[in-house]
Amino acid sequence: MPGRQGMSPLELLDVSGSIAESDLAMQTAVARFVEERIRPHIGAWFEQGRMPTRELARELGRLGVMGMHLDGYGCQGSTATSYGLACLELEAGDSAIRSLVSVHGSLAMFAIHRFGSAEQKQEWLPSMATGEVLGCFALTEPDFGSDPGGMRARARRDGEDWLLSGAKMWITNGSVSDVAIVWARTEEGIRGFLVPLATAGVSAPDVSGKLSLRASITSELLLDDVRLPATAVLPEASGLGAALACLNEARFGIVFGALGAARDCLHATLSYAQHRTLFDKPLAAYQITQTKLADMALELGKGMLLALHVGRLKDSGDLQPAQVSLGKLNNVREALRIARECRTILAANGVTLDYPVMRHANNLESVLTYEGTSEVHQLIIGQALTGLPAYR
Ligand code: TGC
Repeated sequence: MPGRQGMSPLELLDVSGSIAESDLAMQTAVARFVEERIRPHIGAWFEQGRMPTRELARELGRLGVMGMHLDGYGCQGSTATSYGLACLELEAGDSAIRSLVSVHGSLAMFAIHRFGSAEQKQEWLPSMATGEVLGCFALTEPDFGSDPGGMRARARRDGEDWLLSGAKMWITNGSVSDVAIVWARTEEGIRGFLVPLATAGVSAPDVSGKLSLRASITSELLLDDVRLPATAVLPEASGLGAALACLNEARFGIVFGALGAARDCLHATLSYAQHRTLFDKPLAAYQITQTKLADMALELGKGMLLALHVGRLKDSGDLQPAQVSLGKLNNVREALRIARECRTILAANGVTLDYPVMRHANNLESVLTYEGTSEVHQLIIGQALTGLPAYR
């Protein structure tokens, strides 16, 4: 066992021993990017409520993480596990960074890749893979979050064109994006549309006053009789299931990502407890501190094993939505508990931006809610167990 230095929580379970070398190499590259490019600035970005999103998007494109799990069109076609580990490292920097990549790659790019025409894929995906063109995803509405099927946004045909109207909410990257995937009700059911933000009738006012994901841009998306060509509709996306299939992808990234935030909290707290003296000995030498640290390391390790299992199921093509829900529910819930518990060890110092824990805890409040609240995921799991949907 280790000497006085101690070991990191994930080393305790030797989790990396079961990960392929190529996946670990990607993880290391992303961790280095976060160390050099994100960590020195993230406190200030959080405080200012703004980060250089477009610049970061291009850098993340060069790093190879934008749509990295997709095939072709300049994407890496990496394993799901590799993508998950990248999300973990990005979220160790901040949930806003992982959200930027998730929404762009797992929601906007995935929607085009899975449901787009050959022309749409060719037009959008290569420049989205480099991060030159940025995408967002507009499903949620002010009155319809957990129940997206109730959406009021409508698209009606006008000759060959479509006319799109409605109000979408909580759009990550909204006002700084080039293109939005907008879901709207049509006479043929719910369809997905590719909407360039520069189109007349589109506006994206930013949401202000956020206490969570502060570095991230979050916008409304207002659509006022937006005229779109017939080619704007995603031809293969028909029905709410298509939008929900996109959410599966983003939820998958969160299964890993949340653990990055938790790991960062635990690392900072371990270091603090080893160096902070209380009543003449290190805080880490008290049984009550060690009990907390042990419980948190255990939950982090369990979450990591769960994430890797979910990743392997996805790589083998066997992953079911309810299994993603198990991962998202557990790992975000536990990550938030870890962040809050770490804050108690850091005491007053924990509420400042000198340490990452309150920033992560505040971010994780959003992560707990978006891409399906904990309650929605409990009901998805409940339905899988009983065969009975209990949403309504
Ligand atoms: P339901 O009748 O159950 O399903 C409708 C159709 O969808 C199919 N389906 C799925 N397909 C793929 N993946 C999934 N996970 C799926 N879940 C359901 C289903 O088989 C059905 O297909 P079909 O062919 O029979 O029509 O519809 P429901 O409305 O009763 O759904 C239930 C529920 C609650 C599970 C679903 O509505 C849900 O997941 N709600 C949560 C939505 C959510 O996560 N919203 C937050 C999104 S985050 C966001 O909008 C912001 S974008 C990110 C950002 O910018 O930060």
